[in-house]
Amino acid sequence: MDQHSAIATPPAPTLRLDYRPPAWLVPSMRLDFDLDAAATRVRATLEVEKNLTDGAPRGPLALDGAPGMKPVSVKIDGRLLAEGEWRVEDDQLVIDLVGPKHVVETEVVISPDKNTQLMGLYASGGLLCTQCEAEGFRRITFFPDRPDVLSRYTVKMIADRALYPVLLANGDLVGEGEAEDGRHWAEWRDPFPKPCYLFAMVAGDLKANRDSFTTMSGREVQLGIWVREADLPRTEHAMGALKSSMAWDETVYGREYDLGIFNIVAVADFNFGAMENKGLNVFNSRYILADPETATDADYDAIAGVVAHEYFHNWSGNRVTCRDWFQLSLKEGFTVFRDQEFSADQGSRAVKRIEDVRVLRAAQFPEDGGPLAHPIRPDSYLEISNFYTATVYNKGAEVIRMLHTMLGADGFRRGTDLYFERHDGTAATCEDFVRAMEDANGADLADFRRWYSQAGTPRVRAALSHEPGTARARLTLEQTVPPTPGQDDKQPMPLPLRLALFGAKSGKPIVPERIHVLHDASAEILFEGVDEQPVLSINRGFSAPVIVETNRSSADLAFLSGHDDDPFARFEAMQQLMIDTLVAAIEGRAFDEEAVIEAVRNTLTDKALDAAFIGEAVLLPSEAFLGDQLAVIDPSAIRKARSHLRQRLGRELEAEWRAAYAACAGNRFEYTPSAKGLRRLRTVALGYLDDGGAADAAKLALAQFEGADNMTDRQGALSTLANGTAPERETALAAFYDRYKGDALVLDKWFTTQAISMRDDTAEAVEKLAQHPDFTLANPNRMRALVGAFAANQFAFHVADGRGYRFVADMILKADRLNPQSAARLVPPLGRWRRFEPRRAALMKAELERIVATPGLSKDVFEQASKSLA
Ligand code: 0A1
Ligand code: ZN
Repeated sequence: MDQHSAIATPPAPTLRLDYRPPAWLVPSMRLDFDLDAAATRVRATLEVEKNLTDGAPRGPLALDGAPGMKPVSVKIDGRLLAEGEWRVEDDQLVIDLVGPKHVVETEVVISPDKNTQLMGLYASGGLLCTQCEAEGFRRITFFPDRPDVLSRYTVKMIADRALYPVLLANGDLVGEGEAEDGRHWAEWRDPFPKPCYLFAMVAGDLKANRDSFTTMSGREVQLGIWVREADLPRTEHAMGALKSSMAWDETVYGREYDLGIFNIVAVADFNFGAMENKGLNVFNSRYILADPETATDADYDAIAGVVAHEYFHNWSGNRVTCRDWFQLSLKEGFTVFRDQEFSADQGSRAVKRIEDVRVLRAAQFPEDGGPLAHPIRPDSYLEISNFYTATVYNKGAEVIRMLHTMLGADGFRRGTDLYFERHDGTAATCEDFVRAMEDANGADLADFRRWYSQAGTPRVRAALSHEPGTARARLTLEQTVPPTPGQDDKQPMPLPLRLALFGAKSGKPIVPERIHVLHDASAEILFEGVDEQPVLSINRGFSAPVIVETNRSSADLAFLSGHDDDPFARFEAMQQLMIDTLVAAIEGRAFDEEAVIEAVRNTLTDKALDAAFIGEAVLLPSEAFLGDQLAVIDPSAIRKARSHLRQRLGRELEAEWRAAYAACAGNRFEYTPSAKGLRRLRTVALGYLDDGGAADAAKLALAQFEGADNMTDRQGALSTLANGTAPERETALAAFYDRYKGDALVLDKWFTTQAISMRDDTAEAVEKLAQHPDFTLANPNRMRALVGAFAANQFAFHVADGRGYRFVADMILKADRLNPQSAARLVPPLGRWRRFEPRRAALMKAELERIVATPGLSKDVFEQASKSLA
């Protein structure tokens, strides 16, 4: 069968407004797998019935299949059909049925070991496993592959016992036994109706870390995290996160787990992070395996976040699923919001918010401002896999967060209770979610719905003026929503803005925090009793996902960076101060680095602040984020200005960095918020010492590298060395490779560290690394570790001669033959060509044109590349 579909004529888009209910339903089904890596036989027995609901079309039964897939046999109600009694049209098996209910049996043979796309049933290491979201189930068997067809599944697997001693599927194990020729079988039944994208099965030589959880109503759930035997010691952290997530969802949302078993399997080859299949989550192993020797604090945090995310989907995604894929943010935006809040409750809420906003700005703002911009509920797609985006996920989470902000925690909970009660067991829409929020609160969210339909990041201009004579302050707010592809004219969005005023002299709050929802294009707010010069703190906690421009001076920002009582706003003020300074420097205007240096010094030496916060607040905005502030991006000019300021900060605050470095050293590894904070600040301080030119920086880094009892310190030191030219660099890179070459997840770090290096020769180095025997495009983690990381390294990717663009385009074309989903994810960095200075823009565009002109391109890459040129 074809591994990917070629583009001869451009494919037709699927449109949101074309939704029609399914013609046929499948209330229950049975799957029989005769498993073999080269040839797996799949027999599917579907009980089908005509859908009698309003608007459902009448017509033959049409079951989706993969390109080139053909049934070995088709039976209706036990009768074998002759070849002419069924047909395959547009990759669908079409059968004319006469009655309202039938039993349809089909048999196909598929080849998991040839499945390089990692969609459907595929082989990973010695395992056989599945990935069905969004449209992978059709690669396993003929079926109505759409999320609004919910079925009860019974699944039987037969396989060689020696190769596949463990056989897992959704739901409960209902039987197992021996079969002939060293084979064995297991049968699983899932009592909850589910769409086929939530189907999963896994077969392999796996061992489980087993535990249990007693739910709020006193039921015991058996938990299992299944991995290769050697990885068992690395599953404790994920297990802890799973149990904490189960308890959190009971406390915060009143949601209890509903099956007797919850299993997680870790696999090495996986397109995304993880998958929420009912009762059988399948994970990319990077989001399960951790121990201090091999995983950084960021890895530990990500594991807890992803374990929680997939677990939370059991309610927000599985019990209530999506009617169609345009509603994807219904489950993803809500579930990201839920996992963000879970993580905030486990550690430092302020630092978590800073990290989440950083991700939004790095991944979603550029998307929203570029050729691939789309609303969180898109209107059309060529390939749905391209819409698992930062917009649907992360902006979607911000939209849910705004509802939480506007309705309050209790009102929001009333809304989610009503939503789960109304829609349990069904496939719902984003509209259903908003309506539940309205009905539970007596609220009118009419204009809020624009967040679902309009793309683009709103821009707010806020100007505060003070009239000392009348003790009044006047705040004017204006918003604009920029045009995006297909959406020229925008309506104002309702923006919940948390505001406060501080006295510039006294340092005291003079107007306590309030929420102002800006509904219109502009508004004016009057504050009375303001008898000293006020400073505006706005969009505190990043209450709305917007860009705010204010008339605040450097002095105002420096003041807020030291005095605001909202830690996020303090961080923001510092960032804005740094941005204003750097943008002025880049644009050749007058600038004042002293204010930044003083603000960093004050933060660094503020005894009331914790190390984790300091470690975030003293970092300059990334080169890419600085680029986003400019009308035309020149990566070289950005590098020059930013490096200059970093060097000065390093040099002039050398004593402070040394003190911070020493104060944070010498702790034994512990995964606690305070220990994490110390490690973070330690490596930040080391980086500044190095950039400041401290003569002993490389020696310090190598000592940290060699003496570390954890990966956070070791990788932190390695990254510092990798940015420079000291001889210690090669020593550390070689030692790291030798020590970890047998561990794929750690080897990924070795590739990434070099791909994100600040050195001038990174593009050449990355080209060489792509020739390294350990590099492969067949494993999505490895590909992302090198090529994905490189494309996010603004200076290196945009090296002036265009070799970075050529390299990434070559990788896209090569990867597309194996795995179109992963290949397509590398296109957006090239798609930003219009934002760059003309010479680079032309080189980027030429690479996109070369991609689009390549014969045999997948729909995935075609959509991203052609839209990027439009
Ligand atoms: N639903 C999963 C992630 C996921 C996304 C896309 C996929 O294929 C296109 C597969 C899985 C989650 O949100 O965790
Ligand atoms: Zn998800």
